[in-house]
Amino acid sequence: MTTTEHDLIVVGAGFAGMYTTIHAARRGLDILGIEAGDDVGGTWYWNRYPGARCDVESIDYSYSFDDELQREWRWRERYATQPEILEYLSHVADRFDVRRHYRFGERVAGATWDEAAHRWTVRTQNGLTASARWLAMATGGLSQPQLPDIPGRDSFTGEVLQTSAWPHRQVDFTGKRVAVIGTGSSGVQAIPLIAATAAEVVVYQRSANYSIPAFNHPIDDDEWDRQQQNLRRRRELSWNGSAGSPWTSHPVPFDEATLAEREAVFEESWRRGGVLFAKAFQGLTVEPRINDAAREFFERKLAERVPDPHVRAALTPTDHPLGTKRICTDSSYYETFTLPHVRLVNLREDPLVAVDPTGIRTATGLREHDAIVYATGFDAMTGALTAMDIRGRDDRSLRDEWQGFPVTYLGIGLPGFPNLLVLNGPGSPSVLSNMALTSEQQGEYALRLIDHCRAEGLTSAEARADAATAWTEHSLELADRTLFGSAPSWYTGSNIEGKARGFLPYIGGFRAYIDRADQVAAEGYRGFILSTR
Ligand code: N01
Repeated sequence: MTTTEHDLIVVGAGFAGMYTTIHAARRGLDILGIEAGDDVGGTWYWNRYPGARCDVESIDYSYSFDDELQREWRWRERYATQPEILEYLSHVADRFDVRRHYRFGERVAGATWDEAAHRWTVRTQNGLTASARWLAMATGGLSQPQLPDIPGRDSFTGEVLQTSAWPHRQVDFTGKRVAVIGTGSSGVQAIPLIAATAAEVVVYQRSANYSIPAFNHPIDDDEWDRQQQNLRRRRELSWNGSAGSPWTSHPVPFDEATLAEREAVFEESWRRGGVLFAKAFQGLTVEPRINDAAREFFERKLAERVPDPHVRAALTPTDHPLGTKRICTDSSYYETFTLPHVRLVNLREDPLVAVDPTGIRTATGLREHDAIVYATGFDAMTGALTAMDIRGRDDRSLRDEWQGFPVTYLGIGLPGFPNLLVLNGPGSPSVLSNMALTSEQQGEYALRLIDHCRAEGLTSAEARADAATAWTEHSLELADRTLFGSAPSWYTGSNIEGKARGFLPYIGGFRAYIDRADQVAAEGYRGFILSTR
């Protein structure tokens, strides 16, 4: 098979890949997009499980780069469902003619840097090969599914489903006895919908998570008009905020607020819905006393939602401060456990032993099921890249290097891997922020670096090892000042056996990150080695 030659290869057709492709094309670059799915959408292409929706408000979780696009796309609900977001991304792809650049159904197997040519050669599992000066990895932070290695897992004879690789057909649970393993955001969203039709649902929970109602609702015309009138301001706040959304914490510090004021602020933040609760007071995920107050408030709400004290105790998180694992955003999750056909198995008390041909065996015995749904998460932030065989200068293997903690410069540049630009990589705000906007920022940053090199006749940009080490240490130090490190979570790699531990995303805030990255650019890409072949 012949190797095609391009200026830029973009891997992935989610928010970041599409942004990068649209804007690279506008610059006149010859681009090849490679995407494992059969169409655009990234996360929203794969995660088609019932109940999947975004936990960032639709009006914010959309591209900001084109005014007409913003005005013509009318979101239907406050938190968009997976089908609606996929429809939106498909609309964006049509509008900006994205698909013509992509080869779909092609999963990248590996990429090799050619030091003499200053080019990357990329190979897919199907044998497609292509070469380009620049390689942008828009492969997503939560795109490498993880299936736990449970004894007998593959012996089950019923239906096996995984939230992160859900079939494209309608899955009918009517009359079925369904097991769900995993109670992170995916499980929490799927369980109420599965329970709506299944004959029986057994939820196997290892850790209880904090879940807060979304208070989702359809957006009526009045709300839409108001949102549109405020859109410019809303975007400004989001771009200048710490997490890419317009919401900020209460202006009065927790310690200066009266008890009544604290209660009112928690209540208001609660009503904002989902993850926004963690923004109630500045320092909620830093100061244990603020976190404790938020947790007490949460537990009172939980008592209203789950009257049975035994079930409630099992559903009460005990192993991490509130907000230090991604808060789940739910619609009737806890209420589902008050239904007679839904049962919770607390794996802390009744450990999972094995999967059998007919069901799941725990310490207390076998429960039979017709289907098992795995909602068991991802090898986050690094997994998509370590699944590939990426070889940099002197045959350095990214997979081997990332056996240790990933050392990146701004999350984008990797020492030893020139011209490899990781979008939303470890060391960038990514998953802690609104990924629609971080994807624009990351794509634009990568393209400006390419612009700079092309304008100066440079053919290579590589993060310096000392700059990457300093950035990674800075990122880890910031995380150390918070309560995040005390939580076992995918943020720290602790959900994957043998994975190096450490807080993966940059926690210093979206705006602070942009300012640091822009400063690097303004100083001629300080910390990058720019060279000519
Ligand atoms: O994955 P998770 P997820 N035996 O890792 C359990 C985003 N997202 O797909 O906590 C038994 O959070 C595991 O238990 P434990 C969002 O950022 C967003 O749900 O490790 N259980 C946990 O309960 C989110 O944070 C939305 O003890 C096992 C669950 O599986 C991220 O994606 C929707 C197990 C995994 O939870 C990941 O969410 C969906 C085992 N061997 C996802 N192994 C929105 O709302 C794992 N578990 C936008």
